[in-house]
Amino acid sequence: MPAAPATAQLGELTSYAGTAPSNAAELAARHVPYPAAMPALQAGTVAHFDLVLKDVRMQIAPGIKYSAWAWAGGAPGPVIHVRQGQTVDITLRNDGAIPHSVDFHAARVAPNVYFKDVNPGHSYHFRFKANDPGVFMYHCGTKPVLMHIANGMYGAIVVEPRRAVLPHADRNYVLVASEWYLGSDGLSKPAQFNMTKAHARQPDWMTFNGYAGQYVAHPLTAKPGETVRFWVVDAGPSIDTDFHIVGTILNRAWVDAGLGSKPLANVQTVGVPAGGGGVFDVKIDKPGLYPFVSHAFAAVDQGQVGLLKVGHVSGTMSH
Ligand SMILES: [Cu+2]
Repeated sequence: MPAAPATAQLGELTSYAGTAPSNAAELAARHVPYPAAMPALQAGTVAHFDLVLKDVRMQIAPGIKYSAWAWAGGAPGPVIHVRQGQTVDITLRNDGAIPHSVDFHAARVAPNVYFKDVNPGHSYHFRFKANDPGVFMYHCGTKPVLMHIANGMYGAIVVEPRRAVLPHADRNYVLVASEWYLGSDGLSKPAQFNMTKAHARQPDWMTFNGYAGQYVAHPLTAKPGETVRFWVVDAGPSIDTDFHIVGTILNRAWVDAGLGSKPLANVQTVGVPAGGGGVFDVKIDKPGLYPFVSHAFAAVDQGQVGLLKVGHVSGTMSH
């Protein structure tokens, strides 16, 4: 029998936070985490990406099923990594049941032209030039946008600055924070989106890269003394992420991903607004397990937590 979740009898606002089947730990261990490591750049002046919108049944926490409107690989969509000045060439195919679209925060284009709805079974091709460096959100912009984002139609695009602008980083990880609002517990059958909870900003689960706590069971790694760069987008749809790494201090923080400006130095926690991004460098010398969290701590209870494993250490921890 699944453990009884902590519920509050609030009609449609009943919380399913913390729901876990008895084999949750085993399921968490078996889960294949979303790849947080930055994908390679494409050579040349044009970078091509095929995006497929799809209705998928996915797991958002150990044993918790959800009927998502997302991408062929689930949610978030693939990390789009380009170099400043490259042309981003997008082919968007809608394999879903209703119209969808894609809005890139890294683009300066007319949204009514570029971010238009694509009907089921159709494709749409467009290009824009990535002139502004940073880490940006992309998402479906079809109404109701709240529902399309909450259902999984979001992702990150990283526009890396021209060479030699940023200090060297040994590792680059991309994290997309988001919330899930459930109409049922998702144990026996997939949960569906609950608009009442979404309007109340009362999520059941909060995640990095779509699945609660996935980098606790499968930590991100670094060697002692390496500089690790986190490219963080908060997809929301509605709640900010207060990015913090337990046991250290962020050596550099480019707030709201303004990579053209000077970073903040040696800060503890940096807010990433819904629909925004931030770039954070950390250099940790001592081996250990360092949790990265949204320090708005309800988010941690709801799954927005992972571990950075520095050096050779065994075991895990919760925080
Ligand atoms: Cu959509």
